[in-house]
Amino acid sequence: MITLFGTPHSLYTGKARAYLRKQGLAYREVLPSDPRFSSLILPAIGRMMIPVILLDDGTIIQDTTDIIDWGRNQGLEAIASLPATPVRKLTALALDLFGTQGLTRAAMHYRWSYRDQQAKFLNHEFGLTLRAAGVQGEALDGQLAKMMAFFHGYLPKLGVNEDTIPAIEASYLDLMASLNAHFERCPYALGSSPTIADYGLVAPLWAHLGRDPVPADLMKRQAPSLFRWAERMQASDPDCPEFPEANMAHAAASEAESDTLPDTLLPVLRLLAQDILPEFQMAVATINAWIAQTPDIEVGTFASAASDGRGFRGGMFDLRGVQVRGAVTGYTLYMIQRVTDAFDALSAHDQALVKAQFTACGLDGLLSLRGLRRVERVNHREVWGEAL
Ligand SMILES: N[C@@H](CCC(=O)N[C@@H](CS)C(=O)NCC(=O)O)C(=O)O
Repeated sequence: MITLFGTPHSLYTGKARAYLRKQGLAYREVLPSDPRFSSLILPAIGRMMIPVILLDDGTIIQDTTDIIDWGRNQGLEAIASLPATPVRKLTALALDLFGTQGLTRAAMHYRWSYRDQQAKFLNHEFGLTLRAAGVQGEALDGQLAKMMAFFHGYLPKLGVNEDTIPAIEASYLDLMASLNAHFERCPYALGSSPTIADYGLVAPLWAHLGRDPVPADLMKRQAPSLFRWAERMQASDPDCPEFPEANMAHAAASEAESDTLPDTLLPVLRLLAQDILPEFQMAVATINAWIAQTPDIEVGTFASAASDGRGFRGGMFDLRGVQVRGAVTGYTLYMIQRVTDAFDALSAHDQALVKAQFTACGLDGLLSLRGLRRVERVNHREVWGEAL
């Protein structure tokens, strides 16, 4: 039995939960008010962070990417989360990166900029853990206000303001439309079965964008097939009644054989390359400039300019002609590294195949992003590895 510490409205909990469900792994979700969170989890991970899983033997795994790696490495997967063939594998890793690191701005914007229109729902969700811990009355109001102010406070760090909101929304509306066209034709991101591409994308597209009243309403009205996919990702069965079984079997066979992507995914990749890749390029340039100016960075210390491990001073990038501030963390480089490590491990022949596909979508710039130092995860934190 796996215990999942998380909350229904948490972006990253949604990624871990979808994975555990699709793999048919027995788990029980509990709120962080569960006494084991403060007695066992917090001392081990050293900061307030969800989701975390606890195994019966006492093993603690924090971070959705580590949770999925654990399931795969333990041979627990009913449905392979990482495709074996080069183009599909690299695309899955890239979509995991784009989902978990690239769409958080839109997710946070639609939650917090529309806070007043969905206040009752957000107060309810953010109050779940506090109420379960027995906090009541004025204490509840005070702690709730503090917690919500903390997350609302991410908006300026993510460059969400009056000047940038039109570009952020235009980009998201286009992405919704292209994802909708894709999910009209395919049940999952890469075709017939869920992969890390789906787990990464569902993080922002469920807890915030698929579930908070304002963006969920927008998604249902404008992109019903995208909503169906987000809902499908909550099911432990394939949940594909609209896709005839015979066609699905055919699709699965041809995917395994041909290492191709569904045609409908290409416009999605082009949009991500156009609107989000520049932010990753800015993040790597920011981190590299910091590394170049910082002598004697010790292996094993927090991959962060701030001593609390929270990241680097954000930089600006261009989104549809508007300058937007992007937050920069070591974790982003860690997720980019997963793409470039997988690329570097391919044969020259396979690299050429991936490069051709990524170039066709404007995504080839992702393959050449390299930090001057590696970022590793040790003891539940992102720390500096060796210099390259
Ligand atoms: N990289 C982590 C991120 C987890 C994360 O950021 N969780 C959020 C809630 S969805 C959190 O606990 N944030 C606390 C904070 O930012 O201080 C993962 O993939 O699990």
